[in-house]
Amino acid sequence: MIGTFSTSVRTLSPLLSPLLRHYYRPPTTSLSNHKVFFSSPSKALRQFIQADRAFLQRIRSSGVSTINQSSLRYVSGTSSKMPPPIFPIPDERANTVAVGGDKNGSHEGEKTSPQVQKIQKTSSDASASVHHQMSPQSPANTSPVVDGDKFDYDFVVIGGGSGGLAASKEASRLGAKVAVFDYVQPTPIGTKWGLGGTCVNVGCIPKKMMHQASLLGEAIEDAKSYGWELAGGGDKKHNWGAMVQSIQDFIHSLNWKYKVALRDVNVSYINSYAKLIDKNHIHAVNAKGKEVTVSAAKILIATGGRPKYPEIPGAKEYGITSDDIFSLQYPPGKTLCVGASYVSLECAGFLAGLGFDTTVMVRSILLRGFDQDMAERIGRAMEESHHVKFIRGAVPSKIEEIEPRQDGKAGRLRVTSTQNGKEIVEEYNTVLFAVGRDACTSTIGLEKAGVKVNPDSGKINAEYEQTNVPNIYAIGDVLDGRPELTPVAIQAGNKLARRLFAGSKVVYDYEMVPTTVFTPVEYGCIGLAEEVALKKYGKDNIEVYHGRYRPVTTRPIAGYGEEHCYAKLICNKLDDERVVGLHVLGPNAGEITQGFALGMRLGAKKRDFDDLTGIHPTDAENFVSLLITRSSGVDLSLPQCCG
Ligand code: FAD
Ligand code: NA7
Repeated sequence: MIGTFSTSVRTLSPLLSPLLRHYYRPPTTSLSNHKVFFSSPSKALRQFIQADRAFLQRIRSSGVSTINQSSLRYVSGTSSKMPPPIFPIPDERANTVAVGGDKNGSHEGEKTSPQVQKIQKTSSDASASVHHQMSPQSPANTSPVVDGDKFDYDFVVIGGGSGGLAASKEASRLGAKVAVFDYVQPTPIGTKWGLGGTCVNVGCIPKKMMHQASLLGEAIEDAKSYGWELAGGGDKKHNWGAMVQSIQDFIHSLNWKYKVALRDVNVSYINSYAKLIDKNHIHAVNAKGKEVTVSAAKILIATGGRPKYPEIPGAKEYGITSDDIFSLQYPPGKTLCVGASYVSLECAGFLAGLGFDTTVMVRSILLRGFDQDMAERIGRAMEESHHVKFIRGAVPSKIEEIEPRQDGKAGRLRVTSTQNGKEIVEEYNTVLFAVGRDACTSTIGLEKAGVKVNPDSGKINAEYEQTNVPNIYAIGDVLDGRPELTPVAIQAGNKLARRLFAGSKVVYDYEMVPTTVFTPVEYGCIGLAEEVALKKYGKDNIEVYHGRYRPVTTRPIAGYGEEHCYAKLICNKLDDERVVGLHVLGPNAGEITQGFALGMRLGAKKRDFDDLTGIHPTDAENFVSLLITRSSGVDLSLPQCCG
């Protein structure tokens, strides 16, 4: 009855209250207060289970349908009463609806797949939301039986980033014998970092902190409007070195915590670069050249991606990327950010906010893949409110060194570029390339194990995270056609581990994923871009409700960003104005979008937004009063406060 073990510890954590409180560390606040960290909601239960693997086996064979206090009592023999299932294991054929959930079986932004199903909520399924399930015949619906006798490990994960760590810990909690290989190859200028992958070391976390550092600089100006005076009447001054030190200290504390977390759940961490030598064997080498070969029943590829460099003279010698900027030992000075990706715009945004002369070189459009109306609004906001310069229709062709970078000081670089056929030459202290990322798949022996990659993208095509080789799986940024985001990698990793080692059939749903671009005026979105909705449903079937708004949460006196703050809902008229896209440009757009994402995933319609009572005064309340339609052509003026 291993299948009955399917409900994960994490899913059950609400049942195990009061053990399971969840504290969180606000990502935007004090770097100096290291006291409050994420505390795992399931720590007590995890320790309990990990303490006794034999006990875990008894749980698996006992026939209990879920793990909670009463079932643990039953398994441990302190109670003879077999507990009733709290989360019933549904009969998928009798008790499910197709993804999309509406009458026609279609759901905005979601692909209807015959193999992916949603469980209907039952009255006893009180705390379970909709889950996506695999049909029994799906190839990745593998047996959870662990083949530990034949192999060194049940599960080996290559890559200790967001996805790999999540999957490895969850698999180990569920009783598998697990190892994680993680190794960081230094950048061309020698930057390297610790355990945790891109997000923690050179991605989301330091990026958000530098974004916050730049917002705080603006807040100092704003504070003056509220009567705050700087001591001595002096101007604010930013210290790059102090900021980098604080951020790096914080990251190092996280690297340490990740190691401890792996040890806590008995995952072996091997700090070596790993390659497949066949479908069950991995060979790895550490920084000192020490080699190890291990075998595994199941293998997960979670090696993520690394920034690309353009193939132009001087790019690798003199340029840097997002892998270097967050630990740069000197203030970057006058900086050219090449590329118009979200990484480029975010870096340009915080550099400008920190006071550096910043230019973005755009080859074609801003933010390919995002709503283009919003992308242009972001560009205007960066230009007008944050003095970021844009060079459009240009690509660099050569970087030359005028003066070398030294410890504590940026160098001087001459950048030659081509703009609309004309050559332009300009001097910068730093050139940061953000021209896309390569999946780390070309040097890990995939071909030896027979794993196929898409030759165009170098990424792995893996439905339900299973590659073409049945015992080899892939998650995170190496996956072809999936959003490259940390929560996506984590969710997919957790769900995969539960399918592999606890008989779960729940798959991760990659549609309707919210995200935010942390430019100085933030941009949050979920669902379809306007141009995609128009193409998908036709111009006559789409209505756009939109409005400008005055941000009330920041700088109301200085009028921060009020000419740029904007909210829009894209609605499908064919489906009773179901909202298929939500977009917001304004302070704290990430927080706003996260909140509304739940409604969007539950299929909210325009009238649901209209019926919602706003929280006043907030920026998010603008979504409950969007009255102007794009089709009316009415000019968007700024509303007055309070009705
Ligand atoms: P990674 O986290 O990249 O981890 C892969 C790990 O595998 C790395 O440690 C790597 O060194 C290691 N590795 C690779 N090959 C081997 C090998 N052969 N042997 C051993 N180890 C190996 N996402 C968000 O959700 N929000 C954001 O705000 C956000 N901001 C970002 C900002 C920047 C600048 C960047 C670059 C990314 C950002 N992302 C953001 C994306 C996010 O960081 C990634 O989607 C996420 O880290 C992907 O996780 P992963 O597990 O696939 O890979
Ligand atoms: P993206 O989204 O792949 O964007 C790359 C950007 O760099 C894009 O603006 C490109 O312009 C530009 N680019 C690419 N090559 C060059 C050269 N040679 N010169 C100048 N500009 C160039 O990269 P990210 O790193 O932001 O994101 C990676 C993924 O993370 C992405 O898929 C998102 O889903 C999340 P273009 O538009 O092609 O003209």
